[in-house]
Amino acid sequence: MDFKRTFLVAALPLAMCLAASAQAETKIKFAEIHPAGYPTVVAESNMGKVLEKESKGDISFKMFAGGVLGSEKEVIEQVQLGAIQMARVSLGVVGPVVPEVNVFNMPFVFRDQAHMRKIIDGEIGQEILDKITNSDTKMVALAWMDGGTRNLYTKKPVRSLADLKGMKIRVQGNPLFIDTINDMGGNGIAMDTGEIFSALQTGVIDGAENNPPTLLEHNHYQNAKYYTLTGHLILPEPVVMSKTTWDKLKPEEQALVKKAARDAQMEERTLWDAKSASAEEKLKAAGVEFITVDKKPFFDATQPVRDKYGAQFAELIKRIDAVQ
Ligand code: BDP
Repeated sequence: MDFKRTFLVAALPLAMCLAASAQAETKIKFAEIHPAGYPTVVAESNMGKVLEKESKGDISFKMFAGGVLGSEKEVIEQVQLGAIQMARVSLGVVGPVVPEVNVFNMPFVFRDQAHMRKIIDGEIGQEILDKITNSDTKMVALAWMDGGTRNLYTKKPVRSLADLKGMKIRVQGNPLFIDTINDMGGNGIAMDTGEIFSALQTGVIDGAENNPPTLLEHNHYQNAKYYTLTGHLILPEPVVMSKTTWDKLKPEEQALVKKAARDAQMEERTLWDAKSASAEEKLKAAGVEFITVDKKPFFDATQPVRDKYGAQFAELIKRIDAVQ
């Protein structure tokens, strides 16, 4: 066997790959807070493969999962500067930079997950993406990922609104979320995703709120065994591109990016449903108690938040409600 030849043949695909990425006119670093295998990460990585293939190597894509490029707040700053080319972030942290998106950040604004999906797939969803794109943040918003339904998880059980009294609950850095928890009687504390695990462990916080896949994959359940199904937030998550990157793309590349992002939106949904179901099972098997509560007292308690933040969105909220 000719060793040299075998080596060359084996090394060829890698060399071609490296060459392609070195030659790519547009190099996309994609930032994700979630770990490999998470529905968003999988759908976005597949989108990246489509971009590389369809652009014939003019675009290269690399996924940076697990929050290695920083917190979502930092990532947004880097995207605005063009240092990170693409990211998926929670709409929660977009609110402070583009207040017009806060309509989706309001507690109980969607009836259920199906309602939210209808909205993000339709014209209102596009309008909110456009608010981001047309803001002065230098971000182009391309598509929505499904972030499921957020519920409370705590170290001590919350079986009624009264149980939440005084509990320190972590929220994302958005005043609207702090008000939401405070109005429920808790004590909202803003903190980055990556700090929650140790804050729960050391007792700096008594709980947090999120969907089952995050509760599981970020290991928060290890120190918070009670999951109260308040369903207070159903929060979609935009995929954004730095405007600096976007402006350098040819029109046909922009169209390709838009289409691939929208396809990822649809693919992620299927992955999300499977992951949510398996996460619930795993959490239960790990001893997490799922607590069903009457949502009405939680809804009523948060009316002041909807009054305060919702006034400017009155017309839009009517349209959201009207979507069946
Ligand atoms: C998850 C979102 C993620 C947020 C996280 C959080 O997918 O983007 O960073 O919640 O609350 O559900 O920090």
